Amino acid sequence: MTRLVNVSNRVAQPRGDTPAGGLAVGVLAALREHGGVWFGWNGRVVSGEPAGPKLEEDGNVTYATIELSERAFELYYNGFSNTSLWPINHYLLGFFRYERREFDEYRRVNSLFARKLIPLLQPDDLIWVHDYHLIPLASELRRAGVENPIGFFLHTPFPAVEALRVLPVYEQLLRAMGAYDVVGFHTPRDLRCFNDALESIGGADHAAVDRRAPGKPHPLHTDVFPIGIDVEGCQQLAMQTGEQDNVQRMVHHLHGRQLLIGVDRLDYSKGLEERFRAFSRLLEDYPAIRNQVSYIQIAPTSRAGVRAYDDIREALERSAGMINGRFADIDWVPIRYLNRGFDRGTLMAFFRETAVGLVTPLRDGMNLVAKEFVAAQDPEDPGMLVLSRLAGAAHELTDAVLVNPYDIDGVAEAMHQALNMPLGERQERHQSMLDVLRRNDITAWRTRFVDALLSAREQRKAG
Ligand code: ADQ
Repeated sequence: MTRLVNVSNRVAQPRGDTPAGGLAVGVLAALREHGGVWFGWNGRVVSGEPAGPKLEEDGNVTYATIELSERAFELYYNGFSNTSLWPINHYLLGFFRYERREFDEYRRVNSLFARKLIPLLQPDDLIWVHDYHLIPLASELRRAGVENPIGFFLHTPFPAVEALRVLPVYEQLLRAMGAYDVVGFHTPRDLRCFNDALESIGGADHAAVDRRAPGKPHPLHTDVFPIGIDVEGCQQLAMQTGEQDNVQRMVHHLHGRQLLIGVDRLDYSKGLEERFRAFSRLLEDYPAIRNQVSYIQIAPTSRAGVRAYDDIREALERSAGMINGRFADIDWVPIRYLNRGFDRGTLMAFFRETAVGLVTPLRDGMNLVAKEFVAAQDPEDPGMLVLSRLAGAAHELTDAVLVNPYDIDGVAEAMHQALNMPLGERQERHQSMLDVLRRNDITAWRTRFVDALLSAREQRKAG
């Protein structure tokens, strides 16, 4: 029987806290449909020798989780993954830092993942590795003799080669990607950047990537697999949870005002400071709108302990305080900034009550919130999405109000346009975006990637 073995840095365990994050949401939805194994870190950091894998069954999914040492957490996770690769992939080079010992630990942790995964593997397994934390995993597995088809999907953007070249070890990482059979990206632009990067190291035909791994040389299949969502699931959740107490309280406190909402992990790539400034500009430039709108920003902390993430939290608290101090009235608070998570049902119900969804990252691989927002709307009276052109989702959701997130005046105008959009136009735009979401949902994403792995297996067998 063919099993799907998903590997990602972090695993959302059945009875643990599901981390707010697109990768966890996407992988879990895909795995529940297909069944299989999910291998990765359980979120625990230990001072001694890390334990695992610990196996836990839940329905058709087996969770296999390991711990990380303090050193790995600091150097591999906070360090190379999130302070070198994450900023480069998002073109935010001001946040970039490189330390050789962090890269060394990154390689060590990849080799640890390989060692702990190998005893769980069966000959017919398809292995699907997720995201930038685990780029060298396939080369580690190949080195140990694993010949199963292995795919890699990058959830972030793949940067242009001139940004990538900032990383001293970029060639090494590119070559390591050659150990995969399938490499997938969210958008054609990411794929083009990847091909350019390969060309820059002398291998436009992928010949430059590492083929010296054990087993027969194999072709590297690269493609675009834009992640989708469970459209009906989001719609149903939005309708079912509408009567819930916290949703009703939120609606009551609007007192009939139009709601703008933003839901993001607290991350500097999400453009939150710029979004707050744009909201302030909206209130400044369109005084008639004051006291007629409320903006709720939901942003749970992520990657606490990384300096840039602590800084942004403080900056946003300051900024929300200043905007409220400047514009609030005795019966009106313009921004409510909630530094916490909500369950998915509540989020979907909030979306359905919203006039304008704000998704304005400075750069984003895809952005699932944009898609969930559209799916959760009432087709009879849909809210409108203001979406950054620099999010992968803008490639598909071309009927959103598209903005450049750095253009504060432009975003304020877009908010105003979306708040005042006539019903007919909102319905038309919403219908066309919903059609796009249905054509490429989470099932399509998973099926296409698994099919690519199955073809790779046939090719391997054919020699
Ligand atoms: P993220 O950067 O985490 O994902 P995103 O795609 O928007 O960004 O996914 C966030 C997910 O977490 C959504 O499903 C959302 O509903 C949920 N979420 C966000 N805030 C939440 C909160 N406060 N409470 C509960 N849930 C919350 C990465 C990439 C993206 C890419 C995804 C999937 O950075 O570009 O779209 O992976 O590939």
